[in-house]
Amino acid sequence: MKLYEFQRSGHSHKARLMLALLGLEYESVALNGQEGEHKSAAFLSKNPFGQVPVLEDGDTTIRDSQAILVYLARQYGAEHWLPLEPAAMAQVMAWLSTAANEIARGPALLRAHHKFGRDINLADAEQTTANLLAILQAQLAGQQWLAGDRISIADIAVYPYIALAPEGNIDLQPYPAITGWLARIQSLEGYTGMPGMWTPTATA
Ligand SMILES: N[C@@H](CCC(=O)N[C@@H](CS)C(=O)NCC(=O)O)C(=O)O
Repeated sequence: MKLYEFQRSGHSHKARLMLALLGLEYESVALNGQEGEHKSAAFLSKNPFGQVPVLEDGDTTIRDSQAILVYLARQYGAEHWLPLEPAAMAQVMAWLSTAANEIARGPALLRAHHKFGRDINLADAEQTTANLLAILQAQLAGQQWLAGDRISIADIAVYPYIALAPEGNIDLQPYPAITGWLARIQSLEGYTGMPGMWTPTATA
């Protein structure tokens, strides 16, 4: 398998983390975003949106981090990563949708602003993030994993940009159920992190 990615991309990290937790070998193809490699004709033929991550597995090419998680779970993972029972599957999909929506518009944008200087609607991103963190805290206060009683790709989809929240000037200390969940994921066999992620000794 080949993973086309940016080193500092949380979306790319979702795919990296899932590959690592499943113990799968792959080749990392790190694109140079500053040189616009993700907008080259060669890369646009893999993803017309010109975005990472993209996964290639033999003749199969998959764009979008959520779709990559779905593929890896069903192709290589045990049932609990993406259960087929309709209601259980829907619970997981709801969190994948949250990852593509509120997380992308909230903590991911705040990180893009504070770490990379992107111009954003700050008040909007802060409001989306505050609402999201309150919902996550409530959900995780009552259960160990986001969807059901086992880890699933719901947890992997949501994890990177919550773990990277401190780089968006977000203090996770008021959310002990969220930090407990981050620590649970970080203690999984095969776990891999990236610079800037919250750790149990972090102060913000
Ligand atoms: N919905 C996509 C979003 C991917 C995305 O926004 N990737 C960013 C890097 S984190 C990117 O490639 N940005 C370059 C661009 O949009 O031109 C996913 O989940 O994979």
